Amino acid sequence: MAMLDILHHPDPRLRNVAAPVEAVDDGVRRLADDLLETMYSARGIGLAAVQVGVARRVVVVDVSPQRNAPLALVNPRVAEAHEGLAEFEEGCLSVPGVYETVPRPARVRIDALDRDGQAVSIEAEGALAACLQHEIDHLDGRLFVDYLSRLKQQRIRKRALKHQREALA
Ligand code: GNR
Ligand code: NI
Repeated sequence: MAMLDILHHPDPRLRNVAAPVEAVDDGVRRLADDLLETMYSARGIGLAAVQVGVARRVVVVDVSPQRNAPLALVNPRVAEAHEGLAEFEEGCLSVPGVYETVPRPARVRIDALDRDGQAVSIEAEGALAACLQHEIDHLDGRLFVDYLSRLKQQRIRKRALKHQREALA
């Protein structure tokens, strides 16, 4: 397993739309394992391949308090979104230090392939629903800050660019 570097907003690679995985092979399983190691090390509850510069449709999540329920999904998609919205305070490892409430469908069904290439269907609500939608957004080049007001987005971008300059100096 290997720790991967997480890209930070506004890195343009975070806007790449990830390509579907054609076959769940050992390379995809290794990518999923590396994503899990990186996610746990960064204390996140999810991570998408796009965040480590790999434009393929692979995500990992673990919303369990014990951090012992890893889930790796390939080609995940929102197959059904129930009507009601829920607000959840979100953060993102690619937008460090920013926590904002985002409304999303409260209950969703996610269709995907598991690490063996088997089709799986997950009914999610609460943190899992928010996290899976957040990860699928990454695969489409979307960040949770895209849902915030223009003013908030401007502030976040300016602060991120300042941090970037300070890190390079
Ligand atoms: O660690 C994370 N926490 C989180 C909280 C609420 C909704 C989504 C998330 S995902 C985030 C990790 C991350 O950036 N995944 O892409
Ligand atoms: Ni994120």
